[in-house]
This record gives sequence, C-alpha cells and structure tokens, in this order.
Amino acid sequence: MNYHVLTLFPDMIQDGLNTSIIGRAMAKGILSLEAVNIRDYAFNKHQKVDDYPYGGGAGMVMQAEPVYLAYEAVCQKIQGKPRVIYLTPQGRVFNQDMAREFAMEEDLIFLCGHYEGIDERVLEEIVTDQVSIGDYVLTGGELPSMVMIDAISRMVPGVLSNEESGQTESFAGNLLEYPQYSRPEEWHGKKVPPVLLSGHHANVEKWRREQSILRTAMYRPDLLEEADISEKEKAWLSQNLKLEGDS
Ligand code: 6GU
Repeated sequence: MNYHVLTLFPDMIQDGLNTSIIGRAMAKGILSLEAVNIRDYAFNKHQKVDDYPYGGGAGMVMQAEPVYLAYEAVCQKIQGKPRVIYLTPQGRVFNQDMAREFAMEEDLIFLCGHYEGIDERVLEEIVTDQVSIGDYVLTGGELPSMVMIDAISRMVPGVLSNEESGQTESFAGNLLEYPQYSRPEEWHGKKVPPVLLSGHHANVEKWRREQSILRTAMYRPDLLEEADISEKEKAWLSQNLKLEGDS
C-alpha cells in the first residue's frame, strides 16, 4: 500500500505516522508514505496557493492549479490514476467497512484542504471519494487523513502480527470488544472475573462473547441492528438487559 498525501503541512503527516505499528510496517516496506507539498506546485512569484473567494465572504480558498499539478505529479510517478480521497465534513462518515475496502487498493491519494476549502472545479476533476471522520469541524484534512491511514493500514495484510490481528476486536461482526484484565488478580478491591482464571477455554470464550453483546447493547445500541448475533443470543440479551435495568 502506497499512500500519497497532498497537503500544505507535509511535516505533520510524516511526523505523525512514523512511529509504532505503522512506522514498523513502513520500515518493513509493507507500506509507504509520501507527503506531497502542494506549495511546491505553486509556480508563481510568492508560491501562493490560495486566493479570495469569488462572490465574497470570509476566508481564503485553495486554488485549483497547484492541487491539480500535485495530483498529476503523483499519477505520473506511479503511472496510474489511483482513488483520490478528499477529507471533508461533507463526506461519507468513515467506518471499519470503508477501512477494509480502501486497504485493498495499491495506491491511495489523500487530498487535505485548509482555509475555507478547495476550488470546486479541481475537486470535480480528480476526487473519487469524499470522506468525513465524524460530525465535528476540524481546521484541515491532515488529522482526518492520518486517522484514515492508521485504520486502513492495520487492515493491510502483514501490518499486524498474529497477536495484534484484527479479527477479534471492536467492530468485528459489528460488536464491541469484551473487557480485558491483567495482573494482579485484585486491584483497588476489584477482582478479575473468576471465569477468566478458570482455565476453561470454552467458558472463557462464551463469557467474552456475552460481554461483547452486552456492551454493544449498552454503549452502542445503534450497532446492534447490524450485528451477527443468533436468536438464542438475542433472547439471552433481552433477559440480561432486563436484569441490568432492575439492578
Ligand atoms: Cl475529513 N475534515 C475537516 N476539516 N473536518 C472534519 C472532517 C474532515 N471530518 C470531520 N470533521
């Protein structure tokens, strides 16, 4: 997977993604990251990339040409036309299914806007996917692109080790992760659930599955409609939710 991020703040992208699991995958050559400075493609006297909006109003608009030239330079370099993700609060809200889908691409271009946005005409020509990371407004597309790159990368084969594997985790099957415990067995008077100390593997798995279902129902009931749970588990859940309500 080769990421190409078109941005006015290339250092932010490079510095933010060179550590931990993503940094390790880059060092191994499973991932690559190129931060392209849009300003390098502003071929005017002051390397200006923005101008006043036609029609007036507050702020500045990123001009079409430097963005387009930066995009063309990437396409030229890789001899292809990859998907171009424009980070905007107007986009589809990013989720785990989208992370899995983007992880199948060989190259991805992320286009980070700033100021009041980017001239609509270049967006029409190059953008294939408009994506938001949630219903709040950020100052630019850099943090959203880093969020997406992190989430996509861990779905790329070879990035996670077996132990880190993305199978039993939050959003697998639209269920949240079960609670985890480590030593000591008692901390601040709180004991580890006895089943986890029992050594009975099947009972541990059953308990974890139940906890996942219960947590999803309590914290993210919106996910439950899409969750893979059996009729028997649904019956178990409604019984236990009643018990929660009573206590
Ligand atoms: Cl993708 N961009 C900006 N600027 N703000 C956001 C966002 C993206 N997603 C949520 N808020």
